[in-house]
Amino acid sequence: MTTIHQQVLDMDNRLLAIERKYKESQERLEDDIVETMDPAILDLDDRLQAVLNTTNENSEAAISNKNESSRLLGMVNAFSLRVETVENRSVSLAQEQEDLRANSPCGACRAELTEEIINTVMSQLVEEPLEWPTGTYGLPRTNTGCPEPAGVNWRTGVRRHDTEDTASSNSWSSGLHFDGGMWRNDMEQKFCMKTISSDGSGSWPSGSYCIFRKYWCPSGFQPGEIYWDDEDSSNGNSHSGELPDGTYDTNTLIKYCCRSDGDVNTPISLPNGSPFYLFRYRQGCQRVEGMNVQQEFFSWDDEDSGNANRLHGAHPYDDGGSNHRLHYCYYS
Ligand SMILES: [Ca+2]
Ligand SMILES: [Ca+2]
Ligand SMILES: [Ca+2]
Ligand SMILES: [Ca+2]
Repeated sequence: MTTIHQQVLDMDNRLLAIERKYKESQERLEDDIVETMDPAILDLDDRLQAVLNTTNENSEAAISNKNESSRLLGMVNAFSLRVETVENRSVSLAQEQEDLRANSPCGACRAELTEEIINTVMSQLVEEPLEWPTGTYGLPRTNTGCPEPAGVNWRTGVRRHDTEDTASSNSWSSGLHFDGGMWRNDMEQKFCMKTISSDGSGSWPSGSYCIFRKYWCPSGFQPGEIYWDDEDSSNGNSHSGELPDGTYDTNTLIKYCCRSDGDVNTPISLPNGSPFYLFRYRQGCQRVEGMNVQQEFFSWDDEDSGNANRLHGAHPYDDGGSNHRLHYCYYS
């Protein structure tokens, strides 16, 4: 019995030893697994994390790209819609125009109307500009030269008067617009003469004013003249260029054309693109459309000794007494 019991105990011990060994080997195996596998797993884990990170980064980029793409796509779509709208509107407008043309009560006379409008506009465009009246005549020259041509080729001339030498007293209004030639004992009249009758257009308008005569007076004017008894002593009169009708020796006779068949205050139409002079006739200065007018004068001190000044017919207003004082209407 002891033996059996002993045998059982032995077996039991051997089993316990085997069990212990198994446990030991089991532990060793686990240690081995940890030792060998952990680094690999950790490595894998790192790599996975890296892959995940990369993936996340790529995803962000992808999302960003996708957002940008969506935005651009939205813009493209909106633009396309606008293009389409404009195209539709254009088509619809063309249709409206077509309908208007077709349904216009004046559809048939459309061409006629267009032509009429064009003719009206053209006639306004080609309306004759105002020109100096036809005929031959002259005007005093201003310090800006002759009047604007307005259909006329002005010819110029000068008459120098040797006025009284003793106590010389020529005088003139301040701001006189003569083209020079003003001294106390001499003076120059300067002329702008129209010598080709057919130049210009129309005739002189009714009113109250005078001009220089050249060959004859234009229709509507009466003729007249003024005679200057210039200096008797060593007379230095001279002349040049185109002159009004008259006599130009040691004394001066100039012929005029005057009219008084209209109100001075009713403006008359004359080319008003540049300054010019007319002579005052009787009541004052004639008004001219589009021009300011200013009355000026020049007073000659004519020969003192046995003065032979004279006036005749229709001549510019003269209030110089024993001398001559003429009144110039300056338009600007
Ligand atoms: Ca003199
Ligand atoms: Ca004289
Ligand atoms: Ca005198
Ligand atoms: Ca004298």
